[in-house]
Amino acid sequence: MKKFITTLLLVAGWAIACVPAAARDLRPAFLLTGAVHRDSQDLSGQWTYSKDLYRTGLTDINGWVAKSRMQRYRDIDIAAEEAKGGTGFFEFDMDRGPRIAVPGAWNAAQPELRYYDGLIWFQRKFKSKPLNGGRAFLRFEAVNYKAYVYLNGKEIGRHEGGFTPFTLEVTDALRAGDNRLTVGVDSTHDAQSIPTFITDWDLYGGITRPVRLVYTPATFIDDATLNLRADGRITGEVRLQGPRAARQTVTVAIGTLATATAVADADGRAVFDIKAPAGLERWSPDSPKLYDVRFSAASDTVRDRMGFRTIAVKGSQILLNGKPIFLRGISLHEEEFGPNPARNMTESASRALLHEIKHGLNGNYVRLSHYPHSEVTVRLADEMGLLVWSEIPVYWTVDWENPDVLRKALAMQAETIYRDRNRASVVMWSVGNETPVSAPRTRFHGAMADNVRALDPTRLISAALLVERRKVNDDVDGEEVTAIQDPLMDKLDVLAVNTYAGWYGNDTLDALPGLKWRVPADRPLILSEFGADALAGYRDDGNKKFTEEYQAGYYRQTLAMAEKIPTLRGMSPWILKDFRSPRREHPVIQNGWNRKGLLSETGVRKQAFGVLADYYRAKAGGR
Ligand code: GCB
Repeated sequence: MKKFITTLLLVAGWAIACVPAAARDLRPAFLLTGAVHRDSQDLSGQWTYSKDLYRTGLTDINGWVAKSRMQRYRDIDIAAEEAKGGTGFFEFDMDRGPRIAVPGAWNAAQPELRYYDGLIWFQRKFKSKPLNGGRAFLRFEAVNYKAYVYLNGKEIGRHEGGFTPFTLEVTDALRAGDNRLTVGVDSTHDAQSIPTFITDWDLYGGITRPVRLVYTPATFIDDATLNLRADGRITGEVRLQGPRAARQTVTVAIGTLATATAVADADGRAVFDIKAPAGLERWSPDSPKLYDVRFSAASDTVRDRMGFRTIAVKGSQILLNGKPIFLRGISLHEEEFGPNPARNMTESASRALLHEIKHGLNGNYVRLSHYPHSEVTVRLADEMGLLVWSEIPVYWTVDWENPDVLRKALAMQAETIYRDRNRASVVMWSVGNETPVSAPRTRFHGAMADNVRALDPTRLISAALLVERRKVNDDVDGEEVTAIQDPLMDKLDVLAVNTYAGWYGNDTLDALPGLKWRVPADRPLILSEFGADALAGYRDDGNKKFTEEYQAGYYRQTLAMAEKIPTLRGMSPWILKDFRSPRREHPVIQNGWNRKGLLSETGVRKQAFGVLADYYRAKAGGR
């Protein structure tokens, strides 16, 4: 495994620990931090599409370049060409194709696409204003899973990874006036994708998050970040790009509390290290104070809404702003309420989910599983006051010994961290979920943990680990204990485990409070998952699985078990809402839905919702 080299650089008298070389290589060419607040054109709306199950628009039968009559990305008016007659013909016409709403997963859009897994071409036309010496970028918030992007017939870039943004410069390809944007979206997953094709959720395909055409000046602020450190200083940096990036004076203003200036180096990088202003209110779930932060250079200004807080671990405690905190959470998939979700996280869709966590369950924390959720959700968590666990889908199976797969994982992590590092709500980066222990797997996760540490030393690292039930020698009565046997623990700040005793396996609910846990005494532990299925409305007094009573009983008993773990510092039971999963095909109970939600897919509360809400109310001190 390549060792990261950390260098210490002195700029203008400040010691700055630099991002190690390998991690630095993962920085995307353009970030456009704060793009949502920039001069831009939202390209959401009706696009046309063309299915391409055999990938004829990418390659011909021999694997060579596609036949021109198949190339969906051509900048051509096919009806006009056909009107001319002649020997040529076409086997597509994007202009006259069926329509589909972007953003959104195609699976929910049309019955014919419900189980479509492959390549689909999307197209829309739009008008651009003249750039007048400025620049333009297309920023995709997420395309699931691979994207091939063409503007006016010219390929402008590709991207792999279904949940992270990517930005492509189109200054030269863009026309003032009419433009034709075509995106090939390939939803297929394989043994080398992240995740692989084996998951417990609907993989969905499509342009699932907004696409924006962003206008910038020739020299612009590509990235700007600030962070409150444990020693009470606020550090950060601004990155300028463009012909006049070098040695610009950059100013940062935190609300009306403070301003500071710094001068960019020859590469357009300016660093800040200032004392936190007196009167700076710390962000917390109880008081999610956000400031308008403004970064300005001669030619450009970028603004953001940011909170300032510290997060740390001390012994077995998790400290938020220096004070111990218990994480009253729940896990969440990115799926809106309703019978036919399209993974379209509008602000109101996301707010409805987070509202149930914050005000229904009395929560202060959400595990955004199992991949980076939309920026809308993370920004709302900032605004509403919910701490966030963020993860990338290194889940169950991964081709652990393949360096290309590791590279993909590291790049995905980097894209997530660069996107969200200004969000006060995000306190934990997870490097994996339930991956079976082996030496190659632990090396892979170890490299991920090192990468996270290098890119963002200010947040905590965790992973959802598996637990083992085993007999221990010193246990006289030969009783079993629940333990974590995983060398990855050494790389983590917070231990986290998924435990399903009482659902999977043969334990009865009565046995749960008596289960013995053997976990390190000096490390914080959270239960990253526990849960049981119940079909909303399926009631029975007995002890039948899938009933609301069983699920509620399971929660009562699991919480009683949890109370006996002295180092327990939080939990995110599985899961807020029933979610689509093709693994779950019981025709009466499941019908393609994982039923471990405390809410049905349409938002009906099951009995267990009240059990957890009461527990969290008591934990929060009765508030
Ligand atoms: C797990 C997985 C989660 C599944 C859940 C289940 O451990 O992390 O993705 O959906 O169990 O329902 O079995």
